Amino acid sequence: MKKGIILDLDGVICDTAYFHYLAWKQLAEEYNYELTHSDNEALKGVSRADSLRYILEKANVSIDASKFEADLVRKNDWYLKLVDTMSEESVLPGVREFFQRCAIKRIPLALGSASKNARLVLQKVGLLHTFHGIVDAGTVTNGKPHPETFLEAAKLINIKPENCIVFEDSSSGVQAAKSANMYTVGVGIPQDLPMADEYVTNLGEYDFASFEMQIA
Ligand code: B16
Ligand code: MG
Repeated sequence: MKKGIILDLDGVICDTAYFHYLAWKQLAEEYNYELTHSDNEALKGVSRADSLRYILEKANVSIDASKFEADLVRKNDWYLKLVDTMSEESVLPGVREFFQRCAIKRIPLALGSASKNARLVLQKVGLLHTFHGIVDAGTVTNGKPHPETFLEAAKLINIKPENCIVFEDSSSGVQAAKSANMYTVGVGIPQDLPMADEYVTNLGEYDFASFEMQIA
C-alpha cells in the first residue's frame, strides 16, 4: 500500500516560526502587549489575519479596517526582512537527511502550510522542487485547524488521508491533521501538542523503521 508524508513548513522545515514570533512581538509591543509563550503557541499555524485579530483581542484594542490592513503589511515586511537573511543553510537540524531518506524510499511528499510566503521560503532554502505537491494559504479556503490543508495535500500526492503521516509543530496544525484522519508526528513536546500520536524535536529524530509500521 502506498503511503505519503505531508510536512508543515514554519517550525518543521525551517526556523521561520521564530521569525513570525519576532515580527508579531514587535507589533504587539506597539499595542503595549507582551506576547507570552502560550500566545506564541496559539499563534503557530494560524493565518496572518487571524493572528492579528488574536493579538488585538489580547491587547484589548480595536482598529479600523485600513489600519488592520496596514498592520498586516508591516508585520509581513518585518517578517520578510528576516526571511531575506536565509539561505540553503537555514533548515532545521536533520531536514536534509530526512529528505534524502524520503527520496531513497520514493515516498510521495507534500507541503501543508498556512503561509502565503511558503513558496518563497522553500525557494530560499532550496527545497521548492523537493515536493510533489504544495498546499499553502493561497490554495485553501479554510485554514488550520480545519482539515482542508492536509486533505488537499493528500489529493495532490494521490494518497488516501488515512495513509498519510503529517509532521506539525503547531497545535492548530495537529488538530487539522487529526481531523483529516492522519497519523501525526508532533515536532515539539506533548505539553504544547497534546493531540499528536508521537513526538520528535526535529525531523532528524524520526525513525523511518516505524514509518513502515505506522500505517498497516
Ligand atoms: P504568512 P505554517 C504558518 O505557517 C505559521 O505557523 C504562522 O505563524 C503564520 O502566521 C502563518 O503561517 C501565516 O503566514 O503571514 O507568511 O502568510 O507553520 O503553517 O507553515
Ligand atoms: Mg508550523
